Amino acid sequence: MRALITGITGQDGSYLADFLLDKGYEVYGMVRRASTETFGRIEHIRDRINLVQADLLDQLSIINLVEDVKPDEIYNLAAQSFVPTSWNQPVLTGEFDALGVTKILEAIRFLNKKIKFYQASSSEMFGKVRQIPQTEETPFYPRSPYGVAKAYGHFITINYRESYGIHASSGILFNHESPRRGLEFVTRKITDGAARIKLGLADKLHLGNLDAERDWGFAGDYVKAMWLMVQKEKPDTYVVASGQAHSVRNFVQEAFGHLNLDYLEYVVTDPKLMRPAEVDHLLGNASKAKRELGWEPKVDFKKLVQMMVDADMERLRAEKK
Ligand code: NAP
Ligand code: G4F
Repeated sequence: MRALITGITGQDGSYLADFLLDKGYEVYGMVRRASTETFGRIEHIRDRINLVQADLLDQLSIINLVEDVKPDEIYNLAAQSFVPTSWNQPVLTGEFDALGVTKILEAIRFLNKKIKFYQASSSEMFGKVRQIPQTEETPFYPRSPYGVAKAYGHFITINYRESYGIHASSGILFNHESPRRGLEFVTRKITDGAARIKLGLADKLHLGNLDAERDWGFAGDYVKAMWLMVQKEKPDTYVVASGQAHSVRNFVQEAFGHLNLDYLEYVVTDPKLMRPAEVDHLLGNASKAKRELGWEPKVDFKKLVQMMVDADMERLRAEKK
């Protein structure tokens, strides 16, 4: 089997590549041209994967890519994925996260409708939640240009499934984290910040809204759900979540506590880090994924926080040396 992953240099792309290589797949990754390489997360598998240049902004590059690679499965993980940036660059976010999806679906429709497709949809689409917990049936109320763009990507995936019979699935994934998470996302900012403070490399950590609640899981568990969706006979939509919500404050307490630090001495709230519109509470119900895909997460909240803190401590200790 041959899989093409867009966004292979990102957190999820790197875990999915690891997972598919273990399953014996031939893995191709789409990368965009940059003046310096951003391949840190896939360095360990660099000689086992094939990297091909294309960009979500360029339709012909996507068509050429799909024609050259001839994949059995495409996982569309590439996106402008940072919510605050979507207010500063709403048009770009729409180009990548909304129209970018159509460009890949068009390439499939044009070249080979048998290619199976996975779209990385997001719990951000639930935004100002209409129901608790959120399921596949919960209406969307996105609160950021990112969430709006992802809602388009979700519905165009369903539309190509229904209009052209393409095996196109959409995974509505709740927040998932890991030691490979980008440093600007709150979990990694906290674990990196706590480790820096512990090692005497920083004395304060500036954060925004500590009351927001998220349903956090481990990225390594969540990429398995993507693959399971693509293996199903019929394409569908699935919520993937841990089923537990924690506040940012809980995450901070757990991370600092793991290092025997009292977060109250170090964390400063900064109004500049508040968002124009916040998603206050996310909690997913992944019963359908558990029932129909047999998916079960292995890493719980406490284990996740500890794994991330330990990895940041190890990295920073090595850098300090
Ligand atoms: P990430 O770490 O930010 O990775 C994003 C990837 O997209 C990177 O490989 C990036 O490449 C690539 N990319 C961005 N713009 C591109 C373009 N124009 N052309 C080609 N590649 C482009 O994100 P992630 O956390 O792995 O998330 C993966 C996907 O799942 C995203 O679509 C995200 O929106 C979605 N999602 C994530 C979560 C979560 O909690 N992590 C939850 C729900 C949905 P560069 O290395 O070149 O920047
Ligand atoms: O870690 P975050 O930036 O993630 P957010 O906005 O929930 O988005 C992530 O999850 C989505 C799934 O729901 C993905 F689709 C998306 O691509 C991304 O992976 O922020 C989480 C919460 C927010 O409520 C934010 O206001 O943490 C709060 N927060 C508090 N202080 C902060 C900070 N967020 C960041 N990034 N930085 C802070 O200093």
